[in-house]
Amino acid sequence: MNRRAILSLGDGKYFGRALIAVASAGLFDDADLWIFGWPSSSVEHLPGTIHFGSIVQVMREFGRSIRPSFFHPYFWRYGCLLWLMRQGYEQVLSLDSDCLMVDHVPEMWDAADHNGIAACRDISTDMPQDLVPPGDGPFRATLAAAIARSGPEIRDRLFRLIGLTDADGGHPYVNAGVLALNSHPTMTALLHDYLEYALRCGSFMRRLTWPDQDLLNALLAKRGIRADMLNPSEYNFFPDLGDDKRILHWAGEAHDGILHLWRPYRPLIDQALRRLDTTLDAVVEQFPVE
Ligand SMILES: [Mn+2]
Repeated sequence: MNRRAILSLGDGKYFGRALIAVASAGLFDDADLWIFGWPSSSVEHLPGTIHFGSIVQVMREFGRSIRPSFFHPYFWRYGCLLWLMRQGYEQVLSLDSDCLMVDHVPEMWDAADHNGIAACRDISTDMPQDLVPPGDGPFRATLAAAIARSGPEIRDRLFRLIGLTDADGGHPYVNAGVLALNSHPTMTALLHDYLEYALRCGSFMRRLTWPDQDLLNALLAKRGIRADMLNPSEYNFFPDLGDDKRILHWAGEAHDGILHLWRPYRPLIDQALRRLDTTLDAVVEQFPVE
């Protein structure tokens, strides 16, 4: 049995929700849950398989001093991933804190064994108008198109910094909200790269639309790593705007994998969670949901 960890990052008020979502679905039978945040988000009274880590402390162990105000926590998720691999975790599942896990996803653990990473294509440059069908047919997002949303000059500058060409821009562009990673050497090398570039590129990165995700995709293209594609309707479902009833139904029925509740839907996480059968109410109450 491989050692497994689930990584969730705290970002203020969604910090507690990340834990609630995972714990409610009882998904960490074989995995440790790691929640990382800034030191001010400290948590006590954790049960055995749940751990809290400090992003600042992790980065310090890599010899990187960062201020909590420097970028969004998600920017440093890759340092936390590398740190977890150094702790001996071979398979890591990284989830945005606006993800709601509504069922077990056992096959996801092995999805990254071949290429080191498995993810869903990002829909940001080709939003489907209706339900997301199985497979990745409607998802045509590529690196160049996704980064060009920040403006062509920004795209060109990132390409120059990373050493990419237009041909690399044809690389499929994945969403970083749900990632399965394997700790084999190509992936740890990529995570090292990430930390190098994140600091070298500095404030320039703030000008990208999705800095952490854009940089991840740029580095995958640079190293010629093609993520194994997961089915977005199972693993990273961005609900269709205007159909919030469907979300609540799914959460209540608890028969889907992972819902990714982007900004307009985040308040619905609370409603959905009330419908899940949780045995961890007492634990959850101790988490600081602001
Ligand atoms: Mn998200």
